[in-house]
Amino acid sequence: MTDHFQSHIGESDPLVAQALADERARQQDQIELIASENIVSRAVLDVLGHEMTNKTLEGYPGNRFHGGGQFVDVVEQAAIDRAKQLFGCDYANVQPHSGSQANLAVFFLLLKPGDTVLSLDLASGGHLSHGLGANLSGRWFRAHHYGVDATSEVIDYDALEAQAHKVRPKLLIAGGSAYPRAIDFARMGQIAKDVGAWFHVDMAHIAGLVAGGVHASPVAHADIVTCTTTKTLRGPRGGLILTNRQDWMKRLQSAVFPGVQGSIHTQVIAAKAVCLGEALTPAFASYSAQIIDNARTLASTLQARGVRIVTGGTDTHLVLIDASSKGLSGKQAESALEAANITSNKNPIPNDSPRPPEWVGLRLGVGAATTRGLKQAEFETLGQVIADLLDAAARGGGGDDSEHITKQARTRVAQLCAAFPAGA
Ligand code: DSN
Repeated sequence: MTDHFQSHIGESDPLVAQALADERARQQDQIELIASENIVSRAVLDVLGHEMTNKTLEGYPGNRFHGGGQFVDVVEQAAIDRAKQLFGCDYANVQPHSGSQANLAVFFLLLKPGDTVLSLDLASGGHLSHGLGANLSGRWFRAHHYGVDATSEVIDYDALEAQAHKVRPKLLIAGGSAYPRAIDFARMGQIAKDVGAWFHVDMAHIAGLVAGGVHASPVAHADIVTCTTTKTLRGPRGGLILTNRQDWMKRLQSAVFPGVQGSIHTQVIAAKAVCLGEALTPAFASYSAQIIDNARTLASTLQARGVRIVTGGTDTHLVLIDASSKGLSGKQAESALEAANITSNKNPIPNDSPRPPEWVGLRLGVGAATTRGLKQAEFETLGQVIADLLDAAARGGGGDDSEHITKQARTRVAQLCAAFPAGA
C-alpha cells in the first residue's frame, strides 16, 4: 500500500512506518468490539496530524501565557461553544488530556486528601480513577463503593442511598467502564443532595449516547460532568469537563491549568472541535440510535445461544458476557474471539474474583463496528459467530472441531470487514 505513511514516514523511520501500516491493516481486518474504541472521521484524523501540534500554549482563549495563539483560540472557543450546545450546559473545559485527567481536575477542585468519595465498585462496572487503591484517587481519598443488586445486577439505588447516609461522602460519583444499563441520574442527584455531597457524573462511555439523545443526560442533575471524547463520542483521545455551576467556573479553569496540567494539546483541541461539530449533526443522532439497536441485537442473539448476559441485556453500547455460563474465563473467551479476528477484552463482572486471570467477564461494545456500518442483521451474524467460538472453546482440546469453527468464523469476519471498510 502506497500512502502518506510509506511515502513520508517510511523514509525517515521505516520501523514506525511499518507499525503504522500494520496497525491500519489490523483495524481493517478485524471487528473491533472493545467498548472504549471507535473509528474517527477522516476530518478528525487529518486535524490530529496538523502543524497546530507545534504550538505551545498555556491558559485559556484570549488569556494565554505565550504569543501566537490567535488561531488556537479560534478552535478552542469553537470546541467550548459546541460542547456547551451539544450537552446543554453553561461551561465547558475542553483541555483535559484524558478522562482520568478530567476526573483528577474535579478532585483537585472539590476535595482535600482524606475526604470521602462514594463510587461504583470496579467489578460492578466502575472505573479505576474513581477511588481504586492503585490509583491516586484511592490513595488520597477515603473511597467507598456502591454495587449492584445481586439478582438484577442493576445498581441497587436503595442500598446506595443507605450507604450514602452512612458514609457521608463529600463526592458521589456515577459512571464507569462496564455498566451496561441506563443510570438514574435524577435519583443519584437527589441522594447526593440529601447527604450534602456533590454529584459528579463520569459519562465517558456514554457521552455519544447522551449527545445523540438515546441516553438521559446527567447535566441537569450533576454538579459536574466529565467524559472522554473517544468511545461513543467518536473523537480524539482526550477529556471534557462540563458544569452549570457559575460559582465554580473560574476555579475549575485553574484546577485544570495549572492545577493538574500544563500546556494544551493544541491539535487535539482542534480535533475535539471537529468531533463535537460532527456530534451536533442529525447523522450522529441516527448513529447513536443504531448503536442501541445493534447492542440489543447482539445481546439477544447471544442470549438465545445460552450465553448469560450480565443484567439480562443492555441500554447502551455495552454487552457484558458472563463467560462462566459457557465454562470459560474472560481471558479464554477473549482469546477464542481474537483467533477469529474479533477484538474484545476480559472484564470483571459483579462479584467477580479480584484477580484478572480469574475474571469471568467479557466486555463487548458496538460503537466502532456501528461506525463501519454494521446494522442489526450483521450483529446477529456476529452474535452467532461469537457463540460458535465460545461453544468450541468450551468443548476444549483444540483439534479439528475447534480449528474448523475458528476458520469458519474468520471467513465470516473477513466477509464483514470487506463489506464494511473501516475508516475513510
Ligand atoms: N476505561 C478504559 C476502558 O473502558 O476500556 C479506557 O478508556
